Amino acid sequence: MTDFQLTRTLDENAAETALRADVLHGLTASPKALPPKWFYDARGSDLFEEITRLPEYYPTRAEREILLERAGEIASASGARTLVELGSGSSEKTRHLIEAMPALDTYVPVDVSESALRGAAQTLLAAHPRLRVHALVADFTRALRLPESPGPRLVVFLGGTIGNLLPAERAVFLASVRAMLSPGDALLMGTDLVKDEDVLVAAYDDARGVTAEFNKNVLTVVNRELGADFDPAGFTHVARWNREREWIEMRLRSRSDVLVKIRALDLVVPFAAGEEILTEISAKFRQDGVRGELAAAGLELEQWWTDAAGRFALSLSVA
Ligand code: AVJ
Repeated sequence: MTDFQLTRTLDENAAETALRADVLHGLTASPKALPPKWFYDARGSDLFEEITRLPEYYPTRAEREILLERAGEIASASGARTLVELGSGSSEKTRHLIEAMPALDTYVPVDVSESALRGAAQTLLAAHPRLRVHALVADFTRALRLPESPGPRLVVFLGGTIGNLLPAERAVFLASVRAMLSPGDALLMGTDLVKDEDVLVAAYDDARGVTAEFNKNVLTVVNRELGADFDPAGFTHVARWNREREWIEMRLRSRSDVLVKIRALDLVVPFAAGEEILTEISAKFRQDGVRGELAAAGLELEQWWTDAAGRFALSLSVA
């Protein structure tokens, strides 16, 4: 009855190899840095889900508001028969879109987490037994080979995750998305918008400390996967607004002078008291900036929708 396929483009060891390289490179660099993709083990994914329900963290609710309001317009503007979702996670928000797309034949969720893909597909197929689901276990920042499926295609990239990439990385990413599109296909992308510093900082430094725990979870991941001996309690969570670059920076600041051993890398990393690791940037956007970055990748902005409070935007662009 149901049509489910899963393709792995990451071999079992790819994640471990990538983590080793990122930790070796990032913790021997100055200033120290770790890429945000390592937040999302099972515990980190649960903490992120908890963040999306915090009163201070508005982006998820703002984006859902736009999707609910505009699902019909998005569906008819794209006429899509295939929906590709990059970084699909639980596919929770996408359900509204799928329900508004009567012509939809195939859903292609793309995520690094096979368990998230299987869980999301099971839920979706229970509600839409005639939908074909072809899941891809892949890193969406790499060039993707999409499965054969009927056009037109709508590629969606939600949550404002594009903001985790540096401008040069965004240019490469958008060009690779452009390369997946044929004439008549479209990209729907979520971007968080520049706003009051207080609102932004609170969203990344909530009163209950869930974001602090999420940030420190990356140390637990490195401890478990690479045999390191980070003491997460020895670091404090820092969220600051970089006014010049218009992005939020999350950092972990060492409370004291400490030597951290990373057994799998045969490495000892010294920290001075007050020294920080940059763990995430989350860029905030303006319409002109989004239009310009899309144009540089060969994509034309066609629609721009925000929530009623103007906090978050969904853009629809075409090749
Ligand atoms: C999932 C990448 C969109 O940048 O807002 C939430 C991750 N980090 N709180 C974001 C995150 C801290 C989130 N994205």
